[in-house]
Amino acid sequence: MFGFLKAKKDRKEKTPTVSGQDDATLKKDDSINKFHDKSESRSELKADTTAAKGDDKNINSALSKTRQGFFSRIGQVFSLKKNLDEESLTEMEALLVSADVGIKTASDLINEAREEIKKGREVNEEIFKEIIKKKMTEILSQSGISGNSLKRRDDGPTVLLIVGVNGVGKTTTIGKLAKIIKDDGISILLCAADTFRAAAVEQLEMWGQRVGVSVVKGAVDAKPATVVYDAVKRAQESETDCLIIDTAGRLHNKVNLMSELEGIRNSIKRHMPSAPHEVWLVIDGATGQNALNQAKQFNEICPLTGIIVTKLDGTPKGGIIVAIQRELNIPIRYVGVGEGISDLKPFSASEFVDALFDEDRAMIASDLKLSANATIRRQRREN
Ligand SMILES: Nc1nc2c(ncn2[C@@H]2O[C@H](COP(=O)(O)OP(=O)(O)OP(=O)(O)O)[C@@H](O)[C@H]2O)c(=O)[nH]1
Ligand SMILES: [Mg+2]
Repeated sequence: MFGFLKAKKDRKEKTPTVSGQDDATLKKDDSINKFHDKSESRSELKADTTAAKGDDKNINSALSKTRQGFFSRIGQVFSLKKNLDEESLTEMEALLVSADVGIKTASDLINEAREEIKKGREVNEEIFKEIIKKKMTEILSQSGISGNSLKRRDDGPTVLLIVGVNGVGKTTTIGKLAKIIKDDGISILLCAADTFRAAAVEQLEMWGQRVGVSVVKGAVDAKPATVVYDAVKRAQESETDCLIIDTAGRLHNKVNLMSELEGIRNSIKRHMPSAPHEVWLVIDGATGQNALNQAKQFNEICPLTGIIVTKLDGTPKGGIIVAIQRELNIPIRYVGVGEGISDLKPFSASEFVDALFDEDRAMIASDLKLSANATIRRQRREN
């Protein structure tokens, strides 16, 4: 992982680090999450239930709701008819739309099955799943970039700008990402360019302490562009391999957001004309189709080179990943599967699709949730 930066692995890390906390301590440290909300009472409530949660999550467990929401229902449609026909194809299409894969993607997927039927093939459950899996994997692999295949820089640090609307998980993701990168032996510096509220800076600083990496921050009321300028300078001077910049998400007004991001980009370029090398958008998987609009808007403001989808755990809308890839062709780099420090996983198309169709888990869900509607409909047909 991050082999692109490993040439510098042996270099002594020059940025000061904050250490002394092992992972066991970190898991118990919930206080970071209180910085997300301005409301103290809300944040204290959140603090009880956050970062300490299990570190053993993976994409498979994170997708359980999506799997139950749609994919286990495939079996119910086939419980009425052994092979697909035009009527059940329409039903499947509606199910796909309900899993948030998007209307265009749903119709693409269904058309694949329709073509097979036109060729005279009988499309039973097994064949249908194979068709959908193959097509989905194709869509999810279309960018040709998987996981974290960043380009190595010879002219200084790899500068990674993290953008996204309020509350999607930017700062948390940066903390988790910093741990992955640091664990790979790559020197890293964080930059708190969300100067919109003081707590945002503190939140990033706490992540810096947890992971043991330095955070560049500005004076009170410093402009993000100024903080970023200092951070790039420091990353260059200290020969740090990778600089990750946290930005504000609360600027809902598109004009403000655009001018802030432009200011940040210009500021980075003054030091390093080739940077930022990566601009990754963080989106909350639970927001469904709205996430697609966010991706489109941000992509207009500053061309995105990657997307991180957070909060896949606990949402039935995991299909949004397919919609984003199909409509924007921006590679999904990582997925967030929980609030813990290890709950960020490199995205893999095949792993994602396999997890969606995990037979064993889907069967359990299907057995448990055997829809009363499907049973009633079957009885009606029989009568
Ligand atoms: N369940 C779950 N929660 C997550 C995930 N990623 C982030 N969160 C939670 O989402 C909340 C918001 O996270 P932040 O990192 O503060 O979000 P942000 O985008 O930086 O927010 P702003 O700075 O206000 O724009 C926190 O409570 C996080 O713990 C994830 O993958 N799964
Ligand atoms: Mg933040």
